[in-house]
Amino acid sequence: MDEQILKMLRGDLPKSVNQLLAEEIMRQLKTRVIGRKVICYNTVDSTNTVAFALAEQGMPEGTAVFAEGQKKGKGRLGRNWSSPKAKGIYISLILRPHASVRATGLITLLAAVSVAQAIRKTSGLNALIRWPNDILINNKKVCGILSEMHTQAGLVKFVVLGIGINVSTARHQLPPGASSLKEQLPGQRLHFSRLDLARELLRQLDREYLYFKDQGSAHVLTQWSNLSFLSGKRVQVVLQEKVIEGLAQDLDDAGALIVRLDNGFKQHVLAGDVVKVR
Ligand code: BT5
Repeated sequence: MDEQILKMLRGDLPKSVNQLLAEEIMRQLKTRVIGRKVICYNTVDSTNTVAFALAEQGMPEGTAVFAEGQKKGKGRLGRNWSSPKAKGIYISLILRPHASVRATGLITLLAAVSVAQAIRKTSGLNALIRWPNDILINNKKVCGILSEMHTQAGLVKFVVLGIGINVSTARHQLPPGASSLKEQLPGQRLHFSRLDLARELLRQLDREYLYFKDQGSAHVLTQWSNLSFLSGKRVQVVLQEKVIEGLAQDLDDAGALIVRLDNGFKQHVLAGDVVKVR
């Protein structure tokens, strides 16, 4: 019989050889809202889809849905998110922010700030935010964020905040321009576990979310400008109907990126893809 199976039958192997378990994530977590309830799945189509269904059934704010792998991980606008098993963190949070549709745009930004801080704290890597939803290290995308909301009669009923982080994902499992934390670490040595990173992420999200609920945009916008990959750089932004080019500046109160066009006009961009940075 296979040595690994024998060890498991004897109970020699810790039950979480490399698996995220709810009780380990929640132990002494000490967050107020985020991660009050944690559910860990093995493989799902998409944690966002699962969390959405749970939110519709009334699952409380702060519920965190993790999966080891995703078969149909979602990016924005119908794109896909490569989610190989046990290599990354794939999490979706249920939030009930009692905010306007406009204000909930800030949730993606507060998530980006939280991810960048959690990566910096656990790995020491220089994680930066490429507006609106990417985390880059040395110019490579290591994390993406997808928030989806459910509205009723113009009011936000809940938001599902999905975050995917490549922790030890291999090069061949990723598209061009992407990387993993492991690949970016000197000697490609991980000195922390997915569990450490997941717990730190929940703590940072809790902090930023509480600031957002208590004080609105001020805190997240300050944090964002300290971590921004774009500020002062020349960018091309693909909008739904056109492409604009100019100098990226700060964000406005709603989290829109202010781009100063060559004719001096300042355009506020609420949604788009940054394709070129110089
Ligand atoms: C995103 O979309 O970056 C949002 C990704 C959100 C993923 C999380 S995982 C947990 C939760 N459950 C889900 O189903 N989704 C969320 P976007 O900006 O549209 O970027 C998508 C593009 O990034 C793709 O078209 C690829 O080019 C690239 N990509 C795909 N997988 C990647 C990966 N693992 N790492 C880096 N880039 C990737």
